[in-house]
Amino acid sequence: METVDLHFHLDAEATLVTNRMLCVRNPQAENGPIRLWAEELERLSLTVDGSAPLAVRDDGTLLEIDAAGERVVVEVQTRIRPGANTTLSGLYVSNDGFFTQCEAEGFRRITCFPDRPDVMARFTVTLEADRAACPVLLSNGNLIDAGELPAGRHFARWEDPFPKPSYLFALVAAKLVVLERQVRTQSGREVLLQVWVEEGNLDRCAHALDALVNSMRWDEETFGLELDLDRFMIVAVADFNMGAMENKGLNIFNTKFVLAKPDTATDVDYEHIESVVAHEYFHNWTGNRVTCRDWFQLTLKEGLTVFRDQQFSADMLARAAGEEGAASARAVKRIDDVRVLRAAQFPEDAGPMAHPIRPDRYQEINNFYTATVYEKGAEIIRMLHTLLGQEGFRNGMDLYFSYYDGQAVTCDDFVEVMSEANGVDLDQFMRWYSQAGTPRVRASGVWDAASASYTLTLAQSTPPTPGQPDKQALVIPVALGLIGPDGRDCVLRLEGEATGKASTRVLTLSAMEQSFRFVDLPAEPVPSLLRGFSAPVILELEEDDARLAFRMAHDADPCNRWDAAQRYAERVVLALAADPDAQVPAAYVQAMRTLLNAHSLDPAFRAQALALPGETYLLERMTPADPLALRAALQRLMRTLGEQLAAEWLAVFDAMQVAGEYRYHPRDAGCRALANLALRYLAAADDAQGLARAQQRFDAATNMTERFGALSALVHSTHPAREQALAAFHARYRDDALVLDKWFALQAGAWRWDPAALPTLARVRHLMADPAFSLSNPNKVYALLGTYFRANPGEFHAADGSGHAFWADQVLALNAKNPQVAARMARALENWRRFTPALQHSMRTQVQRVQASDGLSADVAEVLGKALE
Ligand code: HT7
Ligand code: ZN
Repeated sequence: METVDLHFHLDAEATLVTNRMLCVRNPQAENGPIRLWAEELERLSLTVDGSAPLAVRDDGTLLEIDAAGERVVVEVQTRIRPGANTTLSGLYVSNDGFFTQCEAEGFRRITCFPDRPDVMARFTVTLEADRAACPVLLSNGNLIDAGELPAGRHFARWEDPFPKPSYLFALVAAKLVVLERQVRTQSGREVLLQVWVEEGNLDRCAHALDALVNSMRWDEETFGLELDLDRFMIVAVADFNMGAMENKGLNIFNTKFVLAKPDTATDVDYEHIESVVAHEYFHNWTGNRVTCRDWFQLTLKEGLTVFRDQQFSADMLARAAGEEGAASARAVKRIDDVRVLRAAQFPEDAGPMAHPIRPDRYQEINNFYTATVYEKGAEIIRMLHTLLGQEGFRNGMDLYFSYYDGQAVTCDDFVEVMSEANGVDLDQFMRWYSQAGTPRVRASGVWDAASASYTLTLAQSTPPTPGQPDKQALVIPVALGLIGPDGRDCVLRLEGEATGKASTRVLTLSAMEQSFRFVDLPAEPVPSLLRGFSAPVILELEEDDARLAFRMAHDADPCNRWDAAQRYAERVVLALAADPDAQVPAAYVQAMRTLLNAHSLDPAFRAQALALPGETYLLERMTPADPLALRAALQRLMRTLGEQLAAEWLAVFDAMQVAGEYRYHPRDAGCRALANLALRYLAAADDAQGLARAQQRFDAATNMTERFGALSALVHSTHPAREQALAAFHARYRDDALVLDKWFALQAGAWRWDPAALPTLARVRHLMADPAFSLSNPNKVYALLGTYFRANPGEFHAADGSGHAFWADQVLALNAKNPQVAARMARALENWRRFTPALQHSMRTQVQRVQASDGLSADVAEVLGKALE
């Protein structure tokens, strides 16, 4: 496809789309028909070089056109109904504006097209709409013409100089206002950066625009990659299935990842906005300039771009923290990434949807925008970075762009350039792309006093996953340190080496089992393995409580220090869940006290290390998963830590007060996070002083992080004021959709500390009737239903099965409106086989009920089919 000339006559009831495509016969392909995809289109006309085609075959989704000649102009006119498009894929209406979402296969819902990523064309787009309703008309590339039309209509014409696949096409026609900034690129070109939002939101765009400028600079400095357009636009829309979309020059964002001001957004929101803006911006090179040959290669752009946004965020945090705080700020970011991976990707890799980062089959590609493709994909890129080093990785990236700019390529192409640029063989490494499941690395160490040596044996195994019974050895970088009895890192010298260094080093495990012998170790060391979480694996290492407490206090690697706290907490919680008469060990409380009192440590790090492991991660570690027992155990543990460390929590809370005006800064955010955590523990213990502080903070807060932190603490207590606080919060933000999402999510995800309180299901049902709630808005669905299904297992899996029956009703209701969102909700029960027999029965019954329903979308059918396989 050489060129595509699109004309849109925009109207919510009936939009006319005229599409003129210049098609050139591919000399490498066999002679055959022109094949165009179409979905829910009303085709009004079709011509080839202005005449009726020789023959047309149409099976409802695929159009085959017989055409003679090497170059032909195919023109097709379709009528679509954006106002009735509730799927939010293709062209749709949100708040009277028109927006598109074409990845992965939405373009075929706009016009007939060879809608696959390796068909790249130069697009010209003319938009025509009512001027009063849609004064702003945007598309990809550069504005080349605009003007008035009769009957109050107007038009704009856009031209994108870069060939692109159809999934990167976008248009916006709406009533919007803009915050913009002119900046100079590294090579001295002036470019215009814009953030478009609905009127009334202009005071919430500054952070997104700053993030865009920072992303641009970072990509110039880190990878030598410059913005290639004269204008780069971000548009915020309230109805959006995912976070954001990297359409060429016209990124479309969920409002959640654009709008922020101190009164409405938390520190975490600020952080997410920065990273999502960066992610989409970075796609301009990793995804748009070099794109995917087919959707199996999705991780080529997503894994790489997540890795790039993670590095960017770490660099931004480190820069803001200053030289002294930089290492800790980076570690805190890394811990965040690891938490997400463990909570979302590990369960996926252990369930029926397990797939390699490059899946080898799918029924519905929309179901494969997964934590595996994104987050595990980023870990695979990170391992390459670890193995090749910063410079080697950069050389590989340079070679990648020099070979493949403007092309649609594969994951093999990417790994091959990394191999070529560095002269290393990465054939075995490629297994990470085809093997599913989270590998286990079993480690054992033997210290020999006589030879002052320590032999570390590492053995790897990967459990079977659907369709992959047998696994091969992977290349696993294991970063390690050995800690001496004084708590300091030992000099690491492998047998045969002349010298060693007292710092972390990376061993490469590539066989099923390997041993490494370190010498010059006169005392038994404590191993600290997988530092910085150097590979996406589960480390199996036997450590007694004393060792974990030692590493909690001394491990020089903050990630591992955090991990030691997580492991210790996991052990304690699972013991409490297994035996309701068990006690919280005094040594564990003491280890937590030591961390709490480690005032030299960065508050953000302490907040991470003192937080208990996520409930979904813990459920994954429990066999069989018993969410009610786990919830009871977590509540007991939190209450005990709140009671026994009350004086320390109160002192920490008081010490963590941030004076002055709100600013989004890692130091301040760390203090607020630790103060909020202190309130949560105190609330769990119903500590009168803690609750008084929460109440006071809720009333006097000057920013959302503090206000919402205090509200969350109150809600997670038996304090009678909790309902009043929820009502006051609602009254204050009744017209603010994004803040109300927090209010919905808080109630859907709340643990019940007061046994007399309304069960969460009753509350969720009640909230669904709130005028602010709508099943048509994905943010509302994710906030209320998504949080209840996925983030509140102790309530959702109620023994009477009421949560599961409710889940089935909602999946069916959503299926009729928006299959992508329905499929995401459907996944909440996919791991049903891991639960206790009674819960399994209840879940399977409801999964079967949904599966047996008429009119199930391919999206939901695939998820449930796999769950029941
Ligand atoms: N590449 C974008 C993916 C995306 C998407 C996929 C399916 C349906 C809707 C969607 N919206 C955005 C987002 C990203 O990874 O940057
Ligand atoms: Zn992406």
